[in-house]
Amino acid sequence: MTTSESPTAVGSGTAATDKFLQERVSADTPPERVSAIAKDVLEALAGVIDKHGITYPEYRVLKQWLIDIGQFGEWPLWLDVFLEHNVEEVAYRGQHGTKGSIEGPYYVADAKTLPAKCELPMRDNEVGSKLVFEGQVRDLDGKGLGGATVELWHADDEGYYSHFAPHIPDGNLRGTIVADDEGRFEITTIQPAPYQIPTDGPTGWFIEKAGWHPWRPAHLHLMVKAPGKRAITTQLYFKDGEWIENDVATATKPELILDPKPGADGTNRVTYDFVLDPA
Ligand code: MBD
Ligand code: FE
Repeated sequence: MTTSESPTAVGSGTAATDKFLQERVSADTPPERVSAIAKDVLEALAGVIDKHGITYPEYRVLKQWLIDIGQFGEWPLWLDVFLEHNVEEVAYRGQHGTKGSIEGPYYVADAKTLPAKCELPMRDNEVGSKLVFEGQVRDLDGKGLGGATVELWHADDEGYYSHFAPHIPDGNLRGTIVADDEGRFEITTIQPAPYQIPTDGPTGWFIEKAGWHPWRPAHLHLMVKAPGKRAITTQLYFKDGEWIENDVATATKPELILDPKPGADGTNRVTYDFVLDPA
């Protein structure tokens, strides 16, 4: 791809699929559990086919569309938008600290390491209003956590992510911030725009056919870690932001909303503290 190309569904999908496949994992699920889960999935689908009287043309369209999703590389996108929030809710059951939210398809490991007070890497002419995001990483007793890291990644002022849109330099608006000895950080970045699922790919066609909307509210993605603590993956949203109440990915939570206000110099600032459970 050249830097002058504009983003396409197949471009971001293929990049997300290639990135995902770089790390293969196994879940050690025993055969009895595989069988029980698979049986329930197949029974649920049988119920849908029966309930709605699915026709042969509809079955063929489903087959075509499933193949298209794979060929466009959109499985990471489709699965993270429509299913990940359920997995996330199960994973964080019984947890007391800051709420989690979904990782989504656009995380990239090994972002540039930055000091506690820093600016995220951005283009010289990066568009968007400046935002200063500060806070502290603490344990459940309120003690600041030395050695904490805050990985932050987010879309630009047009809703595009670096590594998944050809016109943005790698590493843009991504960083691993090393908090200070008390877990504090102060990060300067820009206000991201809402994210629109590409309308020129099978996830977008599916949403359009159903008459749904393809939008996520503007958000920051975070992974917060500290020694001996349970890491959290979460997202932060903006008060009164468009799509907050009807995120296509069902990933907003009332505890995860920022309310930035202009500081003395006119720059928008906001404080948010992260609380981590024991590992
Ligand atoms: C995103 O930016 C995102 O955060 C999720 C969860 C899905 C698609 C795009
Ligand atoms: Fe996102």
